[in-house]
Amino acid sequence: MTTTSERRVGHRICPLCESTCGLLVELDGRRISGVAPNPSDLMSAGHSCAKGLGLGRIEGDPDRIRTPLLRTAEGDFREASWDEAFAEINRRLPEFVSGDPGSCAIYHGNPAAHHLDATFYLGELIAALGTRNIYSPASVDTWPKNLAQMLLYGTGLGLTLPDIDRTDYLLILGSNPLVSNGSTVTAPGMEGRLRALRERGGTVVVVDPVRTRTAEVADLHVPIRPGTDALFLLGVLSVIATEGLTRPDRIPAVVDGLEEMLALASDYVPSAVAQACGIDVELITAVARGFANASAAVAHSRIGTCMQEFGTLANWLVEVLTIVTGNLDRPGGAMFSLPAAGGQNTWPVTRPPKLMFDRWRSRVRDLPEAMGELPAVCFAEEILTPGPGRTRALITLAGNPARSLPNSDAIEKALDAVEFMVSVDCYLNETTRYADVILPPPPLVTRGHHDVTLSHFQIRNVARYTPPLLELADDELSEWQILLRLAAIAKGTPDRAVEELDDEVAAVATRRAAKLAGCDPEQALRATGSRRGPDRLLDLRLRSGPYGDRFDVDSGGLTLALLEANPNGIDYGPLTSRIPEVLRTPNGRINLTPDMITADLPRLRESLRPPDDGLLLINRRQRRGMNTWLHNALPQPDSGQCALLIGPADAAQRGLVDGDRVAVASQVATVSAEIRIDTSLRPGVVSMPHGWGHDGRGLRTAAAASAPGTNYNALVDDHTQLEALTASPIFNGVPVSVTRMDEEYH
Ligand SMILES: Nc1nc2c(c(=O)[nH]1)N[C@H]1C(S)=C(S)[C@@H](COP(=O)(O)OP(=O)(O)OC[C@H]3O[C@@H](n4cnc5c(=O)[nH]c(N)nc54)[C@H](O)[C@@H]3O)O[C@H]1N2
Ligand SMILES: Nc1nc2c(c(=O)[nH]1)N[C@H]1C(S)=C(S)[C@@H](COP(=O)(O)OP(=O)(O)OC[C@H]3O[C@@H](n4cnc5c(=O)[nH]c(N)nc54)[C@H](O)[C@@H]3O)O[C@H]1N2
Ligand code: SF4
Ligand SMILES: [Mo]
Repeated sequence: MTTTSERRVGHRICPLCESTCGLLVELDGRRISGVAPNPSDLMSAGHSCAKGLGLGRIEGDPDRIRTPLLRTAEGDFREASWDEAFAEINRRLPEFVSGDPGSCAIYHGNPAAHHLDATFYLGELIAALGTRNIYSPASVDTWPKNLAQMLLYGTGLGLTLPDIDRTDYLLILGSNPLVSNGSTVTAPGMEGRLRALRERGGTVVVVDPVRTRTAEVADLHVPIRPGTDALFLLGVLSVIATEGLTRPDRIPAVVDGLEEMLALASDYVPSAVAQACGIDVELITAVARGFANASAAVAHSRIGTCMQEFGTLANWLVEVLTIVTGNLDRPGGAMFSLPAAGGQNTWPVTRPPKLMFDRWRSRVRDLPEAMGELPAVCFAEEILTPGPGRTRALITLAGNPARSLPNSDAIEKALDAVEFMVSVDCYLNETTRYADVILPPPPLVTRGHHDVTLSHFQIRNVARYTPPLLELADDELSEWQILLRLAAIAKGTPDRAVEELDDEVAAVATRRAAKLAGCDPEQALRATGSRRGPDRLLDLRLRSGPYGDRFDVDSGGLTLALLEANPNGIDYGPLTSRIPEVLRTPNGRINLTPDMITADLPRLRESLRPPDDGLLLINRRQRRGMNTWLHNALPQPDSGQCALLIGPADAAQRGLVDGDRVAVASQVATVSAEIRIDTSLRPGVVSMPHGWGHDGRGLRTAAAASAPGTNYNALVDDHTQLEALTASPIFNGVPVSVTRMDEEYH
């Protein structure tokens, strides 16, 4: 591949968000000189956004780390060679592996879910460290949804998807895809899809405390009080139960507990829940009838329903609503994808499946594991609480817990207290400033891209791969190489060649793939030829996956080579019915009323009281942002982007006017913000964006630090206010007081 200064254009799937848009990237030498949407991409068909089109600026950001950094005796950082950096890690890390097993934790952040390196090689590092102290944003993001679906369908990842392109009624709860571009659903160009849905006579309903951009384009907006989705859904289900609107003829035969479920819901008639939800009885009834009477209907829930007090209940009821109205596993309803590289919902069950929840618990607070990780609210206390088993060392990969986890103050204290810390990251930011060694990822365009995880969320079965556009330069290491070298150090074999380690990983993957494909491992190994690294592992997964060639057995079957020859993707068509084969529950059936979930209903019932008149803080996303990390490369155009939005009545009640500077106080901290009066919020609700607060010493993010913004997560409690089943923090619906700053000082 050429790396000279000639210009050329290549395909690249955008790695920034779950839309996975196909882009055309122009390179001038090693520099990204232009980015355009790819109109021929079979998933995104020309959709993109300012972030994807800004990849050149993101990659070219002068503040981006390109050379390993080592902490100096003075507490600053200096550039170092890779050998020096690994030598330092080898000097310090082994103590926390063999000397004090399990005392090194890992935090892997959002971008790690968007590349093959971490997908395939992070497990090697985790195994080498022998630690159960593993954290990621999943526990602040999706766990309530994962758990609800795990209990209903058997896997936490093979989630149901809203078949948006074929539905007649789409009920969106707690998501604003016109800004976020969607989550746990990969459907690029959501605005166009919603428009098409309405143009074919369908209905879009948005349940959100804010009349968001998505609510603006909907037929109906339900301005719910934060945290009351479970009550609202029970109200809807009670109407369906009493009016006999279920569709037993369309409910799969494997569904158990319909009568019990309807009896449970009957207790929550609309008039009983309306006041707590802050919405009219008529609206609840209208949604129930509209949903149940549509020829195809589906509910889709996301972050607003997860980061709240009753997250698992809400996400369970979303599925129940879809199931009892006869919309599970049918076109236009909730369906399962068939991901090209396979996964939890395609691999055969070889033994009674075990629930990937609560298999072990955290040391300090005895909180349950989910899908191999501990709740992120344990992160700080596991470091700060003395005693055997304390976390003493930390590796972060593509994450910024200092700004993305709750109670930032505790998180930063913990990062400061860690005895040794390595960060694999491209910025010196609020988290990595505490590291002893920072290892930079290589340029994005040196990576091949296929979304192993996100293809579980695609609303159409399309397989895509975009190859690396550049080879690694001499002074660059890929993240999979970094991960394998860290694993080698952790295993006490720092000098082993990465190639040899990679062959070992591939040998295990080959045996597994051969078994899946029903062929000889030798044949599988031969078929992958000279491929190495993530590409080889991907080829193994694709060829043993649902469309695979089973290693030259089915000619025309899927291979990585076939995807390379089709950079716009290969279309395997719309989602198809997969029940019962997709189910991974112990008895292969769907129990509508799992005990673990229904045991939480008394807590919900207790919440059925008239709301007080305090303010609840909720979160909003911004179009140019990506959690904490794009503010440096893509500054926000609007200086008021971090403002606290407040409704006119709530502002008037507190004597506040637009532009006032206010103190926002929660039970853990007080921050200051400027207010903007905004009519899109329901009364009693204020909103701020997350990911800001680029302040404090030692940052190397000049643009972000020049407009640091307010840190939302300083306000969020990591202890008393948690979702009961998963211990997810409650980012949405934080009780706060808002007072004018000058009042405080006079
Ligand atoms: N531009 C941009 N895009 C992003 C990101 C980003 O930071 N910026 N982050 C990415 C990530 S990591 C994720 S996980 C996804 C998330 O994608 P989404 O789930 O779409 O997230 P949000 O846009 O925050 O939408 C959540 C909505 O829930 C509402 N809400 C708050 N509380 C409640 C409640 O109690 N009930 C209900 N029904 N609604 C409530 C909020 O008002 C908000 O409109 O976005 C991704 N895309
Ligand atoms: N209040 C509030 N808090 C929230 C949320 C919210 O809605 N409200 N959302 C939550 C959600 S959904 C999520 S997913 C989390 C996100 O939480 P995190 O994943 O911790 O935060 P990000 O800002 O996504 O962190 C990205 C990090 O990866 C680095 N990075 C970027 N690209 C690469 C790469 O290619 N390789 C490597 N090694 N590093 C890279 C960046 O420099 C940055 O440090 O935040 C959560 N926190
Ligand atoms: S919508 Fe998401 S995937 Fe598409 S260009 Fe924007 S950031 Fe990238
Ligand atoms: Mo997320």
